[in-house]
Amino acid sequence: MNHIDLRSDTVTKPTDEMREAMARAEVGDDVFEEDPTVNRLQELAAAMLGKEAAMFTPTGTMGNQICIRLHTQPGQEVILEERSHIFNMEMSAMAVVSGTLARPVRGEDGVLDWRFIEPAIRKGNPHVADTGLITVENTLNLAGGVVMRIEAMEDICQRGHALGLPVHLDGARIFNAVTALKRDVSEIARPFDSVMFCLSKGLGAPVGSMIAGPREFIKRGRKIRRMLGGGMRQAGVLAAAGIVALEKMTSRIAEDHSNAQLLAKGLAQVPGIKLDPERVATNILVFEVDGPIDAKDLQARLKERGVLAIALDSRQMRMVTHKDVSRADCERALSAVQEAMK
Ligand code: TLP
Repeated sequence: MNHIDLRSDTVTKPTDEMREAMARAEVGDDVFEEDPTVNRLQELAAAMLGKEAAMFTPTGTMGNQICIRLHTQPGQEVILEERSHIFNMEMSAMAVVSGTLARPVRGEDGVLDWRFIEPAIRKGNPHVADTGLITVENTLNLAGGVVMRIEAMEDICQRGHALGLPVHLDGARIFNAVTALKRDVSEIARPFDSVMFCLSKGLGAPVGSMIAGPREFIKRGRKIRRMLGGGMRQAGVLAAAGIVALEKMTSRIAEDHSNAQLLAKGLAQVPGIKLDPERVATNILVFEVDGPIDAKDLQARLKERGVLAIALDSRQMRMVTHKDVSRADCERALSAVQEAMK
C-alpha cells in the first residue's frame, strides 16, 4: 500500500531536478574547502540570510550543537523553550558536547517572549551558574509549528545582547516562518548571532542543514563540525540538492500551509479530537486525542488505513504536511481519521 506519510516533512524525497543536479555536481574535498558546489551553497545561504558566512552540516542537530558549543563555556546554562527540539530531541547533546545545562522556560502557546526569559537569566551570582546563551525555535515544532513574530525575536535579541548574551535561532523550518510572516528570511535572521536551518525538511533536499553567522564564528565552527565527525569530503553531491532547495522550493511552502489548514478544519470537527484550527499557522498540527481511543491507538488504526502520523504521547498526535502529500491525500487522511475515531 502507498502510505500517506504525515509523520514529518523530513520524509520528503528529492525532486527530479535535485537528482539531476546531484548527478552533475562538480565536487572537491570540502575539508580542504575545495568543493565548489558546497562553497556555492554556503555563499547562497549566507547571502539569503544576510550573514557573513554559512556552513553546510549533515544534520540540524549537529548545526545547533556546533552553535551552542561556540557560544558557551562548560558549566553555563542555556535558556530555551521547554518544548524546543534542542531540549527534547537532541539526545542531551548540549550536556555532552558543550558541558552546558538546559534551563527550560515555558512560552505562551509555545511562543517565547522576554517576560518568560528574563526571570531565568543568571549573571554574576556567586551561588549559581551563569547563563551563557538564549536559544529560540521558529517555527516551534512540538508546540504545533507556531510562529514567533519578528518584533518578539528582535526584542529578545536586543535585551539579551544588552546583557552580553548571544541568541541562537533554531530555524529548522525558517522558510515556514517566512511564509507565515510574509517577511524576507534576512529579516528573521538579522537580530540573531547564529541561525540554523534545515534543507532536508519542507525544502525537500535529501540531507543537510546550514548554520550562518559571522565569518570568524563559522570558521571556528568548521573545527567543531570536524570534531563531531561531520567533516565531509565530496559533499557537493548533497549540496547540489540544497542549492535547488533554496532556489526553487521555498515559494511552494504556502501550499503545505493551506493543506495543513484543510486538515485542521476537518480534524476540529471529529468528536474526540481537540484542535483549534486558528492556532495552525504553518505545516505542523499537534492535537489532543481525548475520545474512545488514545493517540497511540489512533496511530495504529491510521496505519491500517494507509495513513502514517506520530503519537507524541498517549494524548498528543502530530501531523505534518509537505510537498509529497497532496490536497487529495489530506482529504483521504481526514476520512481515515473519521473512520478510526468511530
Ligand atoms: N525534527 C524532526 C525530529 O527530530 C523530531 C521532525 O520530524 O520534526 N530543530 C527542529 C526544530 C527540528 O524539528 C529538527 C528535526 C531538528 C532541529 C534537527 O534536525 P535533524 O533531524 O536534521 O538533526
